[in-house]
Amino acid sequence: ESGVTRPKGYNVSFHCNPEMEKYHFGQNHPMKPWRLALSKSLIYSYGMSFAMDNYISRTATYEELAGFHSTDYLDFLGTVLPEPVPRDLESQNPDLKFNLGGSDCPLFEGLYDYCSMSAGTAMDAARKICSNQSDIAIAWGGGLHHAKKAEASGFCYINDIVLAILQLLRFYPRVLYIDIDVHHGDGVEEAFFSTDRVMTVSFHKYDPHNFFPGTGALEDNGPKNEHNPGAHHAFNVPLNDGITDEQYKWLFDRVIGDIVAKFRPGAIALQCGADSLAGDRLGRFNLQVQGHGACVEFCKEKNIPMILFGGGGYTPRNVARAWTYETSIAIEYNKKIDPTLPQHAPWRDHFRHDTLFPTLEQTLGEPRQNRNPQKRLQEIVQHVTEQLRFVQA
Ligand code: ZLV
Ligand code: CA
Ligand code: ZN
Repeated sequence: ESGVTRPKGYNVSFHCNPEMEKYHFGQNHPMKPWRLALSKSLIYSYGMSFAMDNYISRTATYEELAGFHSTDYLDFLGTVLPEPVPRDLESQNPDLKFNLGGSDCPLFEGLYDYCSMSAGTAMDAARKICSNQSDIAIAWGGGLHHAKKAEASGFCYINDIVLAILQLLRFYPRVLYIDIDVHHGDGVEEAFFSTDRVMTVSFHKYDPHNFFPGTGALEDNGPKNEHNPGAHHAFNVPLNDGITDEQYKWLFDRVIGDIVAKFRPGAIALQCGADSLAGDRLGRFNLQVQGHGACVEFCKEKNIPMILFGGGGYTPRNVARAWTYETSIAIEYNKKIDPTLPQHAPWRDHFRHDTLFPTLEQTLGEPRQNRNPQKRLQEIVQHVTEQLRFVQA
């Protein structure tokens, strides 16, 4: 017996496809699907499966993927063979077809299946929300926010989030998308640029020339042409290196609090990319597991049906910690969770420290310098407040 019980009057579903964990992007690629296995193993070691409905998700069909993606792109994705492009040739060949086969979005064995699994997981989660069978549906295998209609980008080939939101829109008049991955959620933002039924909010590291994808300035709020109902419905929170839990929470609660109050979404899609954690191989922030999780907690307290997606996260032991803690928040077990990792957890040695909440010193040695003056954060909140005036109540 685990001692983990179901939250009263609240249903959480957990959607995964164990096949996904087996794919490889290649030798030095930072995206490691086995982090999903590590996360799930820690979640199950805590006994949390007893408090959720656990599903092995289906793979998405071609027709489902075509709900967002162009058939040209899907046909190509379904037929390309993994032919490694030598690094020195890549720079001479800037027009890769659909941006496939470069070093960010390599072609690998089973790529199409991997994509349809990630999309299937997200769409299953969305269906559970639409049928009212879940209050929170968890899809750590989804969250691939950079993929475009006919283009792969930034380790993302199929935009499972867009597909899930399209599903939510069949049942809910308004959906709020929130993205706490350290990168800008450009693919999701762009997909819903021309509708006022989806509001997108991304928090990210912003440095146009030095940090991927380079978009997401504070002032970029969607195309402002006269007849675009989606104008003003994209929010961006550009940040600098080293932001702390306290600052992030201060910002998140204000920005999301005001947006939820004005927009009154029927459902929330929250992308929980774990590369915003301190010590991430690609990220630059000083967030701890608690601060990352506080975003999930804040959203949960709004009592609005919600999907939790994964996303980035390139230091697998910290990804597993964050998504485990966030699963515990969903099932209301976070106040009772033992901060010491379970004795019997497989892979226990992977975690280096036997706590769910390592200190900044434990994760980093030396914390990154914080380049986010409070004055700038106040400007951001000010801008959000002003932009919300354009949004119909
Ligand atoms: O976490 O990449 O900087 C969601 C997500 O948001 C670039 N890509 C692009 C622009 C020019 N290139 C450089 C090509 C890099 C090729 C391989 C790496 C290999 C080893 C270590 C790091 C990287 C890398 N790539 C770091 N940052 C990039 C970004 C893409 C980031 C995608 C984030 C995805 C899942
Ligand atoms: Ca983001
Ligand atoms: Zn990312």
